[in-house]
Amino acid sequence: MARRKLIHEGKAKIIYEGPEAGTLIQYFKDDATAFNAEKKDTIAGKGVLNNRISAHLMTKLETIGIPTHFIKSINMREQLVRQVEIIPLEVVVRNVAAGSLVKRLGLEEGQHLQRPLVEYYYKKDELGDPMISEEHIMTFGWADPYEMEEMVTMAWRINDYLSGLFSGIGLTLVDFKLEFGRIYGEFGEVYIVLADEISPDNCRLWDSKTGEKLDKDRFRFDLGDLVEGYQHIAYKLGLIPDREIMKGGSVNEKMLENLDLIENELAKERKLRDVKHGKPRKV
Ligand code: AIR
Repeated sequence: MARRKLIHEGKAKIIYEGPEAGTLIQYFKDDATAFNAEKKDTIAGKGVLNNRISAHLMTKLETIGIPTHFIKSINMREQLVRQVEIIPLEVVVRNVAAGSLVKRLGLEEGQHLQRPLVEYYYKKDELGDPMISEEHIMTFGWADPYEMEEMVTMAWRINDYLSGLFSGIGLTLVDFKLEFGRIYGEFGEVYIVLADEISPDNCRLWDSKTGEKLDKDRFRFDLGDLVEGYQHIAYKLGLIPDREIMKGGSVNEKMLENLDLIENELAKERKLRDVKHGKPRKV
């Protein structure tokens, strides 16, 4: 394989230079980390599942008008994405109390919130991604008010859409984390797009009936086999034909490749919205 220029290696993904200007290749690793990388492991099959799940959810979100960085799946572990300037924020949306919210406010896990809660964290590993308020974002200029409005509006829509999608397949979307990026147009206008990934690495998903945790909390708190949980989610989404497909970390590549093609058909040219004027334009 030709050597590609590595742009950035993160905890769960590697970013390589893309085939054309303005594109990147996002490679999903099997590495899992938690608690700011204090806990680490390599889990065979995780990258493949996250790549599939994220490609699927990003494609679905495009159909409801959420612009994303996703262009198309390339293979089992890689996708072609638009190059964006990552906004250094983690936008977390919560429907049910869990994780750090429970700890911070002494709530009971599983309590449904009166309304979805949107929180911001500063994306800075050295500081352990501290929680911040909109005031911090303005003071330090991490995003401007137009961009904030665009991100929060998208976060609410994504939550509504994904909550419905998961509830229809018997899963509860407890909370999730989003990252956004900027794309600059030829006149200096700014487009905000959903970036990173949407996968069980950054969503909490519980079985609606049994409450079983199917997401990365399995790894964080040793609750059970991680790949089994992720496979269950992929199976419910209709992305893998049967739950056994990845037993023991082995993958039926041909079957997954065919599924990828269907998704790529959907990934047509997309319109982006200028944050200041809201006008759809092709970029
Ligand atoms: N998250 C936050 N930082 C990294 C990730 N993956 C995600 C978690 C969870 C949500 O954001 O996976 O779905 C809230 O996390 P927490 O730890 O703040 O409760």
